[in-house]
Amino acid sequence: MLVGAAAVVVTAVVVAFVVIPGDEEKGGLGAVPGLWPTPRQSSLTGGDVAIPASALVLDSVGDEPTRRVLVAALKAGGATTVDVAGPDDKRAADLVVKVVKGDLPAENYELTASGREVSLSGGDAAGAYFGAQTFAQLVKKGSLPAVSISDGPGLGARGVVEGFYGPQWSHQEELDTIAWSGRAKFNSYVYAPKADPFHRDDWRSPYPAQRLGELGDLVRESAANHLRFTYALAPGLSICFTADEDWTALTAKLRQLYDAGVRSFSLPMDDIDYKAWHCDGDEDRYGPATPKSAAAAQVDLLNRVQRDFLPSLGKDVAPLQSVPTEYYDIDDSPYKAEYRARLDSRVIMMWTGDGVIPIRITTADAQKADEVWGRKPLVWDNYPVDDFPETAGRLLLGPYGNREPGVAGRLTGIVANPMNQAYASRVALYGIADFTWNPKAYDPEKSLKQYVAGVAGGDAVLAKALTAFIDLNRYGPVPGDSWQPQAPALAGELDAFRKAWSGGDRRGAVDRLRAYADVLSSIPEQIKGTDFARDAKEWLDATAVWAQALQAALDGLEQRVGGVGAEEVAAEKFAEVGELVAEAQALPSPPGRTNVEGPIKIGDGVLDAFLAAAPEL
Ligand code: 14T
Repeated sequence: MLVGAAAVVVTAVVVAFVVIPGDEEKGGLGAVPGLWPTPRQSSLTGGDVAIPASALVLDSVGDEPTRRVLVAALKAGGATTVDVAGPDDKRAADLVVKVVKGDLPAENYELTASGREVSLSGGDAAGAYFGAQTFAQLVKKGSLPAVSISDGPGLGARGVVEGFYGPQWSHQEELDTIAWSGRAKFNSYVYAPKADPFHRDDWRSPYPAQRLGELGDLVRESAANHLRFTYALAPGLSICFTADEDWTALTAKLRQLYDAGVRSFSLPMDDIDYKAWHCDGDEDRYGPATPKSAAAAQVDLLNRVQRDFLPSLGKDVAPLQSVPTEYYDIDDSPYKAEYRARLDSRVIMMWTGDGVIPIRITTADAQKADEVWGRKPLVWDNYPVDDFPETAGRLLLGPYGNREPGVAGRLTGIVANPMNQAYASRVALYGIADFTWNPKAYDPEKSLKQYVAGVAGGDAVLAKALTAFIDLNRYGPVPGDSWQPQAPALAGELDAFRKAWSGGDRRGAVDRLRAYADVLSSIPEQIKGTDFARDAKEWLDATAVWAQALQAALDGLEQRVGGVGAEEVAAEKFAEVGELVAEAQALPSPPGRTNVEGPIKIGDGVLDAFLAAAPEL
């Protein structure tokens, strides 16, 4: 007996050691490749599970979105009929997918597929839904691999905050992003577009019927994809905190959204002047306008909404969210002390990291933010947003990064503020989905490669072109700096060229760089006809001109390969390079499509520098 007990203890220790989160494999034939976001643990268990003409889903969770994803996946895999029945249904089928409630944490799931059975166990309805998304990724024509997967998110809240300045996304872009978010295993969508007048400038006015109907669509689309839709109302530009009329206007507006289906609200106080009141009553009540007295008024409002108003709407309303006016740092202050001392503990506070556009977010920063706000912040991550001056003429396509995995334990979650260009934002959002789901396993370059592979779908030429285009647009502007190097792959090609050229292998240098120039010139033709191409049109056009300039430079350099080339031909070519560069640098960003406009930037600091120096080589 004693021996048996010791064996149990040993087994428990071994199991605890093997099953550390982030460990991708547990035996089997290795981790399941290609899944996004990367599961905590996955293994191929050998062989395939066939998808027959008719399959059966036995559902004891009863979640409509999960059933929809499973049925669609089975049909995509070749099933012509998919019946859905309750858990006790006894009919025979060539493939049964069982959906059950498992003893797992919220949002976690376990998925096994072997023989003629798929078992999907969710800690809750969301967990089952995420498992269904994983199942959909596994299905190929006619089969899926036998697998065993145990998975769940690293961060609590994950998603998008539509929170940028400048032209608002179209309703279709909003709907598409929400549907895409479901596949990303996001769970949050925060609606806070600065350009919606009813959100901020004209916050008191109720929505006209048509837009209210569209917001209702966003709520329903969010529910269908297991996202919480949070509606943000920003009264800070003009509110009189002590006026009954403003309380009435604010609550009437929130009630209008509640009636349209919204069950989660935010009252952001960002980008306002908190050293000025908007009425005498506020000065009488709170004293002269200072950050501390502003905090007192804001906290009173947030507490009253959280404690008195939201409960009056219904039981199913989520905790209130807010963005403080000091959202951009971690230094303690009288403003933050007032919040910390008096804000209702349920209210979720947002924070952008140390800096509006931080170069990095560390575990220590997140811990400090937790301390100064007295609660775990929800990060409003200002990447890949392109609404601030330094982004003029740029598309931000660099992979998400510079966030330490340790932030996971210190945050309520991360929601990312995207670009004015909804579809091009997916390059970064793909990595954000990967990081927020499994921060320890996140590798920016690996995740980017996986994004490209997914988009290219086996087309190697397209994958090369897309990789090269992303490389030309990796500059990540922060005021006065970039948080990642611009065009690292092109820079590597150019370094190799210079080395070979000066080392005497001029022929090899020219031939190899010409191959890369050909890839660059193939970009516009390869990336066309997609929503991404529409967002990136002016950048693709500019790439064509830059590629032509590089090819002209190589024509010029080619004259010098043997050492006795025609210098007049070279001179002509270099003159052409100058004209093409001037043309490329004058191409404007699309008017009216972005918050800040300016000449298109492509591979700047790298390609322009090489072309300027080429005649002297
Ligand atoms: F709410 C905040 F967390 C936040 O980031 N607010 C805005 C946001 O709407 C905007 O998209 C983002 C990036 O530009 O930064 C904030 O806006 C600013 C920040 C500034 F420091 C606008 C002007 C500034 F000077």
